[in-house]
Amino acid sequence: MAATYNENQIQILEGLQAVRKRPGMYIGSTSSKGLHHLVYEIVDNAVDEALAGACDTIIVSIHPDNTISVLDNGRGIPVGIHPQKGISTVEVVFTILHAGGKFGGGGYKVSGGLHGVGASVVNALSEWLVVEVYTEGKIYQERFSRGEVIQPLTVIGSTDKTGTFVHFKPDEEIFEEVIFDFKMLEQRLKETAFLTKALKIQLIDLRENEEKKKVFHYEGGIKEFVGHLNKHKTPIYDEVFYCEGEKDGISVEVAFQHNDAYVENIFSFVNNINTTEGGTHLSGFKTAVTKTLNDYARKMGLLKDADKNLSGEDIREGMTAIVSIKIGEPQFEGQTKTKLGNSEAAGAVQSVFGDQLTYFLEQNPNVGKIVVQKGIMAARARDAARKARDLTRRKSALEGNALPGKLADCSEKDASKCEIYIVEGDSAGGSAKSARSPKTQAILPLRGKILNVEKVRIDKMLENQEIRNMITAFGAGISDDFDISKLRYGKIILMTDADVDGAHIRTLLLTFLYRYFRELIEQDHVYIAQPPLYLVEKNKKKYYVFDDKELEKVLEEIGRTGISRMQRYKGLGEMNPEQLWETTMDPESRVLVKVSIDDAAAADEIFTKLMGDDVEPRRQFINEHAHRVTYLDI
Ligand code: TTJ
Repeated sequence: MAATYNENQIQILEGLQAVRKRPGMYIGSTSSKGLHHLVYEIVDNAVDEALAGACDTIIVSIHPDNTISVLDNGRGIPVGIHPQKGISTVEVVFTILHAGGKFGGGGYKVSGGLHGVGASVVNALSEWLVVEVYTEGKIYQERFSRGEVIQPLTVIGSTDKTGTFVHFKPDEEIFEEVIFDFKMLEQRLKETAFLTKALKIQLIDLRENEEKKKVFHYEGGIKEFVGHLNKHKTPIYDEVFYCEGEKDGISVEVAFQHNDAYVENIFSFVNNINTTEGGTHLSGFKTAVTKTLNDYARKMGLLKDADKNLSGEDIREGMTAIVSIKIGEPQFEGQTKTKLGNSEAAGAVQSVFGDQLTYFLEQNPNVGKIVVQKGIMAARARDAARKARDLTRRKSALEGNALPGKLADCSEKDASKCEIYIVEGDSAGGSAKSARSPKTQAILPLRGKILNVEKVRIDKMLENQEIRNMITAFGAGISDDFDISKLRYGKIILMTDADVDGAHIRTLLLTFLYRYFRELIEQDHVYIAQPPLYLVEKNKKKYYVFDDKELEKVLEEIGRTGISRMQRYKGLGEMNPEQLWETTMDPESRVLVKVSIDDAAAADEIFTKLMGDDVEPRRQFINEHAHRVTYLDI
């Protein structure tokens, strides 16, 4: 039975009021990240229309006043009265929580929103929002302010087009700062376009004098995505494998290509949502790769009867892959709700992908051969690494002291309270050792440049002393015997000089952590210390300044005359222990930047560009991002 209009009205207002009271519960945070989330929520609605086959173009505009509009050429949100709610469906979509897409009936509707919270949340958090629907020759318009209807759905003109247009201004009472980042939107929209074959997404920035515009349109979908991810790497065969199919109502798409690197790079998606914790679809993919390639290797005589099967890890060495499925009712599990739980997805991927991979290998025997040969090399390296590791373990058991000699450990027994500072160079290490609070802070100095792990296999990597010191100090093992519950520190803090060399060392360290200890980053264990670049002293007052822009500001504020000291720190070693403690290590006053990976595909591109052989993309990238504290801090 339909509730009365008044009852509904009250419920709706209470619902949206709850969103305004606790925005974090609905969009994660009210920082820049949450702000950009609003755009994705709206865009995802239009993408759903594209997935239904009813729209092929989406235009996202950033207006000069930092408002956003999204236009699609779909069928338009239905303007008729919603049978249960007694108001137009348009109004339902923008005022009732969790109403995203469950109307219209017939066929399954996949919802792409990250939290699936939908347009009503965006509406609640907008100072104003205007929606227009173009359908049946008419333009319908409704206006809202902070979730409340200002102007009910009204016909305001005529048109021969169809589609939906949404324009909104994020509420400055809610968000810390309302400024949109073109690059951030670009990254996400590009990824969405890759995942939705043949959908054209335009991003237009109208804020500058000169209009900036990018178009993302990939006829090849995820096949092109894999090509893009391997662009700055060296593929070891020309073809990119691609397949699509459907089983038990689950649609499956897979693409992959191997490159000459030693790590795998697999991204999985469910209904366009990046499943960073993996799940059943990813397991199905891995099972099929391992089985199909081992079968192939035996059939072709590449593995002899006496040989052991290749492990999945070996076959996936250097593999760049995208696994993307669409499923009616996804069950998301895991810490960040990005792990697919539906058991039927494993079988669907295994069957659709396995069959087509077998066929592909028959058609492209060279690819199979190259992959198997790389797998055999990987297996040998892994064997050697395992032996080396066992040897180290036995040796340290004999010596009775497993920890590296250079490590100045802390005394606290509760690992979650402990921190390890990874410091560049012995002299900075010395300062840090005198400065630290020995109960909870451990110091591990590293000598000079550290190994670029992109360039070597795991066995060679484990021969490197600095790498070994870090692994032993962390205490959680690596690859097959990695166990995060054994981690000896709650925070791993990278502390390098505030100069170009320091940035390079930091990048090498992050590359190592990203490629071999991604879980540590994903679970918020990795941080970057922020040592100051300048010390300014005036009237016996000290000002620590972290970059050139801030220096200008400080000098402006305190006045340029009467400054008794102005020191530029060339390295951490130049600071005395007391200064180092005050500015960089004291938990009360320091600034730590948490390393986070929102977008693994983007992070991979960054690492490839920074650590790869191509000089030009690296130079360009560093120029573009020089202003950022850390390029991972998205
Ligand atoms: C629903 O089923 C009947 C036909 O129209 C379907 C629909 O709602 N399509 C639709 C919604 N197209 N575009 C949207 C949409 C676009 C934006 C930019 C924002 C929102 C909230 C919805």
